[in-house]
Amino acid sequence: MTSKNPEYDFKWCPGCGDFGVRRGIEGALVQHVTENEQPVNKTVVVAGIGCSGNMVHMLEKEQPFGIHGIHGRSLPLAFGIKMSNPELNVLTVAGDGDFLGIGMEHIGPQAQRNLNITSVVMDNGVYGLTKGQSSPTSELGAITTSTPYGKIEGKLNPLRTYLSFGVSYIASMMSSKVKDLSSLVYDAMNHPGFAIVHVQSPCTEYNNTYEALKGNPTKGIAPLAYDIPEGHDPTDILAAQELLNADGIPLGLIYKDDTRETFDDRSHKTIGVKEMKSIDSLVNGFSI
Ligand SMILES: Cc1ncc(C[n+]2csc(CCOP(=O)(O)OP(=O)(O)O)c2C)c(N)n1
Ligand code: SF4
Ligand SMILES: [Mg+2]
Repeated sequence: MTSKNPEYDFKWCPGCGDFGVRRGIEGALVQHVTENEQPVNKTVVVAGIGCSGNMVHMLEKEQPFGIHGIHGRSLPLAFGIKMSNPELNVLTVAGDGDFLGIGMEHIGPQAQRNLNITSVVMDNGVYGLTKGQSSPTSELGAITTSTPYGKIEGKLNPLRTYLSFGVSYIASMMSSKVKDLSSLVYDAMNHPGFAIVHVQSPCTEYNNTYEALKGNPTKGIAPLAYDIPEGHDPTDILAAQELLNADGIPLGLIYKDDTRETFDDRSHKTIGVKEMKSIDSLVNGFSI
């Protein structure tokens, strides 16, 4: 995809949080093109499957390349793309079901590799595209199409999960805060290593969490989401842990370690230094 396909007719529902995420990503891409002097076709957007994955078809403005792959496999695809051409700016876009359910086992390996890519996760606490089944981030007890008597599993905390996996850049934002989201996605794209921007992106159709996230004083509902205090040091892992152990959903940059080598750098050093083995000897190494 380098041009928008006018025949693609997918539509998000009115009020869907993914509209805000789209604007955030578009802003970050425009900034990336102008400030990094890198043409937009040096960016590849790899999408999961879900309402969120349709992001790759919905972007306005100048088009990056895009691939709408298979459910839960945005990270392996991004890994292949980045390794075949490390010059590319690779961005994945996926939902909570795609990234944290079926795709969960791919987060740890990319964190260990510190692959130099950015992942934007649109968390609506539900499988939106397939009509409202529970996801890892649905609340305990949630009544959904797949949990008619209430969800029995507890709710996953994605931010704590990323930190314990060793992801080197972790940010959290809300879809309605487009400017903040845009600057975090831009910052994440410039981060040397695996960066995740986790976005609360409510599903107005199956799990409308706007009120819970923002609060409603007239109904006595306190907001779940809050801005990270200015004094927070994102390079301090203990401070990040403390932030994530507290109640609520912190918004902003939680953790950042830009001192670690990336997989791309390490692999190219290896290729440059070690004597390469023949394909035959590599294949024979597997035979019994
Ligand atoms: C291998 C596989 N299993 C299941 C599905 C069906 N499926 C499509 S999207 C989806 C879940 C989408 O949820 P999420 O990733 O949270 O995206 P959202 O629609 O909420 O943005 C499922 C289970 C599929 N397409 N492929
Ligand atoms: S079903 Fe939910 S996630 Fe999907 S487009 Fe509609 S509001 Fe958005
Ligand atoms: Mg979802």
